[in-house]
Amino acid sequence: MSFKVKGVVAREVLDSRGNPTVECDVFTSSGFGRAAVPSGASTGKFEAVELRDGGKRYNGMGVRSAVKNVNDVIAKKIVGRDCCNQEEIDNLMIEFDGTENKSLLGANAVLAVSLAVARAAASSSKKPLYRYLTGITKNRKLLLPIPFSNVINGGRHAGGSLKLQEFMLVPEKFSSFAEATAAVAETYHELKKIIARKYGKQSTNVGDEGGFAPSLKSAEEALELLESAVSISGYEKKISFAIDAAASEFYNNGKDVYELEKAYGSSELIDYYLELIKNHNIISLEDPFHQEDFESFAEITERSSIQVVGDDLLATNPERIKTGVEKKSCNALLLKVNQIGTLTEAVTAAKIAMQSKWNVMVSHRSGETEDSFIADLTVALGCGLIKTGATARGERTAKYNQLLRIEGQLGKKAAYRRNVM
Ligand code: 2PG
Ligand code: MG
Repeated sequence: MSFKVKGVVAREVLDSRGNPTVECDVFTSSGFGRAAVPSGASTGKFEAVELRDGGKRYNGMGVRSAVKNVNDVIAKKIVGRDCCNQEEIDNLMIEFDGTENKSLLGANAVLAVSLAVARAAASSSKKPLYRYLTGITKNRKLLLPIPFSNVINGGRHAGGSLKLQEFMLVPEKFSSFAEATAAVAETYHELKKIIARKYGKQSTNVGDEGGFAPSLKSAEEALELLESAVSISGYEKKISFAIDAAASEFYNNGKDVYELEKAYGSSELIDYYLELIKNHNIISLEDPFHQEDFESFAEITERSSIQVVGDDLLATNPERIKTGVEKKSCNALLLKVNQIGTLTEAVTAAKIAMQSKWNVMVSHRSGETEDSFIADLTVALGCGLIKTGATARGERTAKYNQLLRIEGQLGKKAAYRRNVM
């Protein structure tokens, strides 16, 4: 099938932190697609560059420049092209941009168009997005994912003293996404009551990703709260825990130490994590070290039997993933479409990881929109893992709710992943 792009229009809209971001509409004669771009707070240095307001790093160019780039430059290149040829359109933008990190057009300009083109193609072909995307992912087995539900927010997502960024509930061994989601939502509410009793009601305010952000000093304190919550909700055998340390954020480059409650060198930090894993039901650890330390990642992957996820380390970048595979740094890729900037490249990144027998977990950003594209993408990749915040706040529930809809539509044919490893 083939549908010509008739129009491309971008605008500035707001993300969940109240920052401006890019939204794009793509029209064909028989369909329409819209997509909006998310934005990180713990942004890695190897990510594609979004044109963003307020940062010197962006030479004073902002979201409005990205919008202008879509309307004045990209639109002219895309109109008349077949929106079902995703690769051709993405490659056109990559070539025109010509930089390593999409800093000319802006990764936010390019991604908005890339995702909106896919949506327009799905709509023109009268297919649900997840089904249309299987033509791009070349995967036949639709799979509903295990949601990694971030219920305690620390680091840059909360602004308190807890240094590790995310403490997640992982509902394994459920028979459907709906059941798993209900279990984490129930546990989230138990956690809220526990936090209110222990730290006062004002401590149940939430951070950027919908998780609670009480004033905690250590990872142990956070994990004990999760343990109490699953024990009260009755899911201690079926819900395990995951951490995203986002260690680049507390790494002191000058001193080569990690500044937690005390300063840790990388080998002390490995021991610290191994002790945490021994004492708590942790099955996944993301970004335990800073974004250039492939070696320490490899050491913890070898010495633990859990999922070790590369986010800032790999930046959804095919070249960095290949290095990670070679050095055995991880056994899972965190896939963020805006880290690389086009759908085609994100799918390539996922394929490289999958061919190396790694897990792939699709992820939101801490600054999100109501766009639920990643929910459909996860199902179409068949990777079975998604990280999309707590079961609260509209921009997070948008993804959970879309997955609930997809599961409902697939009915008896819906398959759900049961185990992380
Ligand atoms: C992460 C993400 C999403 P941010 O580190 O994994 O949870 O955070 O979008 O701020 O980079
Ligand atoms: Mg991360």
